[in-house]
Amino acid sequence: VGRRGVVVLFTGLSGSGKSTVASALRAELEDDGMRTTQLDGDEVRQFLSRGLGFDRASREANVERIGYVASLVAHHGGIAIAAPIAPFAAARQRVRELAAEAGAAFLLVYVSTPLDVCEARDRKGLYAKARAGEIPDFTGISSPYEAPDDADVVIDTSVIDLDDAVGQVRAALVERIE
Ligand code: GGZ
Repeated sequence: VGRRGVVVLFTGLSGSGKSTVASALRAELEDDGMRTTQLDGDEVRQFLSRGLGFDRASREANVERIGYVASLVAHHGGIAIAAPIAPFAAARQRVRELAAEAGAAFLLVYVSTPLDVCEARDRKGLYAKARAGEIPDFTGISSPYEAPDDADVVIDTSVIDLDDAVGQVRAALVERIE
């Protein structure tokens, strides 16, 4: 495997489990000798998208930048894995187009864990702050999340375990690059 480059774009709410599944996928692929490039959310916001906020235009720019870098990686046969919220269908579509232009495969993974579960987890306390009005434009609370209808894999982490989730993404990925 690994002949054709691929852009793997995870999308889902804050706390849905995107990063957890993305990191576990990466670890598994690396164990099998595949080189991966992970566009970590925090690092992207720190370097690639420093200064961008969470209004619609900023999010679209953020996701497009991720798509651009991921496509450069995938153009040369790499496996690029990114896990932003990517709440807007238009920006996700843009990533799909960038991957196609780069001659790479594209995989959209929708981590569909419901809002009430993400909010109950509230690992970082952000939902509580958003409910209290302390974080404006918070996805799912005061900013929209457009659920994809074009996902290649749909994972609800409140229903399936991590190994299953990784297995599903991995199977879809291998299918596309072999
Ligand atoms: C959503 C926010 C916000 C607002 C800060 N809305 O759970 P986290 O903390 O670690 O991940 C979230 C992250 C979202 O950044 P992305 O670059 O993935 O978003 S997007 O794709 O829409 O550009 C959350 C934190 O940043 N965060 N403020 N208002 N999430």
